[in-house]
Amino acid sequence: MFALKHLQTAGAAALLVAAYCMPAAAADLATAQLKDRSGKAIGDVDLTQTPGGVLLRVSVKGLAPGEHAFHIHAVGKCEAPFDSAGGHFNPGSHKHGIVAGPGHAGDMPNLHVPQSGDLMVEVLNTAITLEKGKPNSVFDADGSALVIHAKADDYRSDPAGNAGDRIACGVVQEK
Ligand SMILES: [Cu+2]
Repeated sequence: MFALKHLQTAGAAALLVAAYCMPAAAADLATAQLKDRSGKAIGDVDLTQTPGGVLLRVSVKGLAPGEHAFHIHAVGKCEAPFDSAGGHFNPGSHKHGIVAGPGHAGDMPNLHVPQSGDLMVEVLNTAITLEKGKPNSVFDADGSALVIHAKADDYRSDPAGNAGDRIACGVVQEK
């Protein structure tokens, strides 16, 4: 009796380990092509699922030098002037701003574009996932979009960091 019980427990533990170690069924990789308001491609973002979050590899060309807010928005639709992308991706129903509190899952650090206008940078977003079915998945019913703004995110003003116009947008797509 004792031995049987022990075996059952071991079996359950092994199952748990197997489930934990299994790679995500799909959507380990995603990509978004960024376009400006005229429809011109200005860069790409490659997204990779990691154990600690989603790594975003950002590559942009020809942006105005300076600081630009960079967010994940709630709707995967980029029609200029990009209001179509909705507000920030915010499955946790938090207020905006990484210095104000937990912030939106879609809140990320500003992009600092040098004089050349070209930038390559990587950002780890620990609040989102590419795994479908999870509450913080960017692949929810209406998808998600990456948006670059004209101005910097002040990291505290609700709901959007006082970041100004949306100058580029890209729908997040499975790769
Ligand atoms: Cu935004």
